[in-house]
Amino acid sequence: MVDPTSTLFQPLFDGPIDIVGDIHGEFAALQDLLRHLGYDAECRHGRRRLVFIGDLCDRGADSPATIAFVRALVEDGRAQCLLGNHELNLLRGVAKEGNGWFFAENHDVHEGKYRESRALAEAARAGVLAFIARLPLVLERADLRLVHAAWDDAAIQLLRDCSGPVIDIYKGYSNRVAGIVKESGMAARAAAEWESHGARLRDPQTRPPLLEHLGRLDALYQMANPIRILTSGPEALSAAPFFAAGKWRMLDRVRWWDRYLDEKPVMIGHYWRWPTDAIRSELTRGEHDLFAGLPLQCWHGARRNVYCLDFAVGARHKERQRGALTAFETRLGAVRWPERELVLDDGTRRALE
Ligand SMILES: [Mn+2]
Repeated sequence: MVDPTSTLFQPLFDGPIDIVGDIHGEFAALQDLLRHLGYDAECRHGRRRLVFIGDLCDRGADSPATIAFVRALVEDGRAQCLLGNHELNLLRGVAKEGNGWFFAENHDVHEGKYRESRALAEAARAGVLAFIARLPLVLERADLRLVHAAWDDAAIQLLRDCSGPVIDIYKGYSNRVAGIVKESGMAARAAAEWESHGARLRDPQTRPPLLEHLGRLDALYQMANPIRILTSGPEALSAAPFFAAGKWRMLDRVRWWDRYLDEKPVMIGHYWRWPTDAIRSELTRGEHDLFAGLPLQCWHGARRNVYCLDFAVGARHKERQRGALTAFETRLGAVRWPERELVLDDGTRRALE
């Protein structure tokens, strides 16, 4: 069970909770969802409390407002929030596609895709970093486990013995992997591939060959770092390169839930479930769909006790760019627990099955 003194692992709230999926800066969608869940203007709803699954920020219209809102609830003891890979990127100081709202020097690049996302005021940076630096990786109680991307016993075991800030632990693992890479000669082989193909890996029109050494290097950095496993999930070398989130990728996400055999249910975010086939084919370029054919309300995995509650609201900026103002098909969702009911930001409800 959880150690209450650890910041990485914390006990999940008792009593009725509403678990909110990845918001990705879509603050208006969050407000709609909270209204449909029955929260009042002060964000109160009797004894119910909110739990956020991580990835509050990036890509969407207002990451600063989303983080400020959740932070105020957490600091008031009315919500809990997990660390997602997008928050981890901010702690690592890594400017990536969609986080220009935080890294001003990166703002409004990538063909202006994120020009509508509100930038963070300089004076608010320290507060944002202080808040996300303390977010836990795992929340658990007797009837439920929550983690942003993957429940992995080995990774959790490694982290149970760690103390100190999550970013320090992360960097410790990164440095260790860098040492292994240097000694093994992997870096030189990957560098040769980068030399010939690196410049074109952001061009969706030019399909590269499978860059095996670069892929294996990325896989090692992913799989040898338990914090990466929990926040962005296990990955393996792909059979063929595919384009996703702005670049050609050599690694596939692994459906870890097909090997999850524990009895206790797990809820995650991170992996996109598309509300309709139409919106999936419109907004992706044939990316692998880990939930193909699975209705939104369905559990998945070997024992059908893993549930992903990310309904692709992180792609809503793309809908807005092609002219949609309110008729969005991507969704933000929450699961009411223990009721086991899915509520979406358009007010629709479905019992989990
Ligand atoms: Mn994520």
